[in-house]
Formats: sequence, C-alpha cells, structure tokens
Amino acid sequence: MTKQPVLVLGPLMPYLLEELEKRYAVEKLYEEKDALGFLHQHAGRFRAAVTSTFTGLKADMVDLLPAVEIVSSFGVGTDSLDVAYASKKGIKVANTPDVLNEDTANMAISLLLATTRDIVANDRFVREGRWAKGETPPLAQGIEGKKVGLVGLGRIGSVIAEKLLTFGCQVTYHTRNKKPDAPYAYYTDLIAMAGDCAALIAILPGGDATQGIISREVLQALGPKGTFINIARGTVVDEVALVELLQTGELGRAGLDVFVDEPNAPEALFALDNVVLQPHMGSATVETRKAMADRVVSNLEDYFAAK
Ligand code: 8YV
Repeated sequence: MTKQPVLVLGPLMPYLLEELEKRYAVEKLYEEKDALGFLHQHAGRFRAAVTSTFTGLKADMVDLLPAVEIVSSFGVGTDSLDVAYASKKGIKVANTPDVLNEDTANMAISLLLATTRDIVANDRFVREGRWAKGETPPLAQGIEGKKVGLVGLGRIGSVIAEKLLTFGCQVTYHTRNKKPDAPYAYYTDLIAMAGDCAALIAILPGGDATQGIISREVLQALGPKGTFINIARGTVVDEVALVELLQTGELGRAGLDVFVDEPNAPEALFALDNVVLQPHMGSATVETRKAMADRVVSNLEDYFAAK
C-alpha cells in the first residue's frame, strides 16, 4: 500500500522522524534548497504536515499548504502556531498535552528548590575553593509552609499545585477566570497575590493575551525576599524589569527555564548568584520526549483512521 505523504516543516528529534518514516512517506521541507519552489510544485500532494513549538506554523505557511487537513505539532504550547487562521482554512491543529505534565512540573519544583536553596551558587562556592578557604555561604530560604502563587492553573499548573502541597506549601493561584473546582485560594489581582506570596510560578500559555502579564509592579510586590519561577514562556514576564530588579535586589531570586529571545538568555543574568538558568528543559527528559513524539504520530493516525 502506498504510504500517505507527510510534510515535515522543521527539524524533529530522530526518534520521531523514524516513527513517522515507518508509517508515512516523509518529506522534509527544511532540507529543500528552494522551499517555496518545492511548495508551489508539490504542496498539493500533502494532506498532513508535522511541526513543533520551535518551528511553529505561521499564516503564510498555512496559505502554502492548500491540501493539508491536519498539522500535528511537537509540544503543548500553541503560541507559535496560528491555530485560528489554520482553523479558518479548515485545517486541524494537534499538539501533545498531558504526556509532559509531570516532568514539566518537576522542573518547576526543581527550580523552586534550587533557587531558594542557592544550590547552583553554593555548587560554584565549593568548586571555587571558597569553602575550603573557610568561607561560609549565606543561609538560604526554606519553602515549608510558605505561600506559593501559581500564575496559570491548567494541566501542568494543577500537577505543580499537588506537588507543592507535599512540601507543605500553601497554594494560591491567579487565572483569567476562577476555577470552581480548584481547592486553592484565588486572586483576581496578580500584584496582591505576589505581595502575599514567598514565590510566584509562571505556568500559563504564551501569546499576545499574556504578554508581559508579570509586570515590573508584580515583581516588585514579590520583593527582596521573593522568588520568581518561569517555566511557561519568556514573553509572559517583563524581562527587562526582571533583570534590573534581580541586579538591584528588589527581587530576591529567580529560576528561569524560558526567555524572550531563546536561546539568547540575557547575559546580565549570568554573573548573578540569585538566579538559576535552564535552556528550556521543562519537558526535556528521554521518557517525556518519547511520549510527546508518540503523541505526534498518534494524532496523525487517529485523524486518518477517523477519516
Ligand atoms: C517543547 C514546550 O517541547 O511543549 C512545549 O510547549 O515548550 C516544550 O515542551 C519544546 O519547546 C520543544 O519544541
């Protein structure tokens, strides 16, 4: 039986490519010297395409895929995918939710502990021989019994909340609308929540609607003893204010896995001891990335099976 042609828009992890090639006639747009020429000539052959949160799906690409019925994306975030325009064109867009909840939540908890306990700074302290020289690092911060505010309480946020309870934290949250079934204190006012909390964790979608929602005022309300954790998107926070306030100490600490212009994290953060930096590793475990890849494939299979 001839394999269904599938167009891959950007680089994917080898395992996912192999799984796609087992089932479909895969063609890689990103390997074409003249991608536009290729699309003008061949786009009509593809009912399906695969992308990722990294490669995205812009409206102009949608217009170049006249026969595509489904785009399966690697990643849960849809801020780089023009889902509204694709849907208007009758194209289904699928992502990979749920399979990454636990590991992404563990990154949030890891950053919260690593940041409040100065794990990275103290690792450097030992490696630089300062402990051996008889120096003592400053006391860090505990989180037991502390109030931690979640900005966002979706699938991943809900898993983070449960994990925080096991650390004896009081969980509060801020979302556009109160979640009737959520057993946590709800704040309509994000500045007020930041003022009441020892730490704030950003776990909300990126995109225009949440651009800079964690403003300078929110970070200032969190204050010199406060800790900000971001495993959502760099765009949800005022990154310029974040850097300044960490440098001046008006904001105590930050643990950051995402940035506005990845992979270019602000260099001004590199010398700061009150910051822990990660290269967007929230879902980056062998187990979770395999599960995400399997979901990209099953989204296609389910679509064609339904068809
Ligand atoms: C992605 C992520 O996997 O799922 C998301 O939205 O941000 C990560 O899990 C990563 O961006 C790779 O594309």
